[in-house]
Amino acid sequence: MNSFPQLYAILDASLFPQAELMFDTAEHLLAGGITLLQYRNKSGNAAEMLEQAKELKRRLGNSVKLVMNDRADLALAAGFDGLHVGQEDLSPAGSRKVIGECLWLGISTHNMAQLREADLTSADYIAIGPVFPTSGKANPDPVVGLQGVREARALTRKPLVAIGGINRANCRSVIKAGADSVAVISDVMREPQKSAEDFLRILG
Ligand code: TZP
Ligand code: MG
Repeated sequence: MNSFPQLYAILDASLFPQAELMFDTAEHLLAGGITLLQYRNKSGNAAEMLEQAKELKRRLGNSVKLVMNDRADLALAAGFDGLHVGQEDLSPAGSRKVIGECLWLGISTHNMAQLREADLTSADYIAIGPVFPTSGKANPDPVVGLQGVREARALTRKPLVAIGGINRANCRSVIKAGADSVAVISDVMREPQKSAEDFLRILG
C-alpha cells in the first residue's frame, strides 16, 4: 500500500435518526473528496446492516474504499473493500479465513502491547487510539495522546491510522506525530462536504 488515504471518515449509524440522512452524509463526504469510509453499526441487526451497506456501496460507487466494522460476513456480503476489527472481534487470522487475502484488514489497538501484536499479523493497517478524549465510542480506552502516536509510529511500518477526538483543529499535529491517516466520526458529521474539504486541505 503506497499511499494510504490521509482522511478516513467513519459513518456511525447510531448518530443518524434515519438511514437516509446517513446516505446523504456519505454522498456529501464523497463530494468533499473522501476516498476511504467505514460503516460502523453497533446496534443494527444483520439484515439492516447489509441493506445499509449495500446502499452505501450503490451510492458511493467505486471511488471510495468501503470498510465494514466488526463483521467479516457482512463485508463480503455487501461487496465491501475491507474489514475493520477490534480487540474483541474475530482475530486477524480468523478474519482472513473469512475475507481472504484481497480485502483490506484493519485492526484497532489501544496500547503499545496490542500494537506490537497487531504488527505481527496480516493486518493492512493498524489503528491507534483514542488519541484524544472522545464521545464517539462507548467506554473508550485511556487516551494515548500524541506521544502514543509517536510511540506507535516507532513500532510499526504498517499504515498507522489515528482515531479518537481528532478534528480539523488538531489533525495536523496527529499526522506530524507520525500517523498516516486520521479516522474521524464527529467532525465529519455536521457539515460533511465542507469538513472533508477542510481536512484534505489542512492535511494535503
Ligand atoms: N475508536 C477509538 S475512539 C473512537 C473509536 C471508534 C471514536 C472516534 O470518534 P470521534 O468522534 O472522531 O472522536
Ligand atoms: Mg469491533
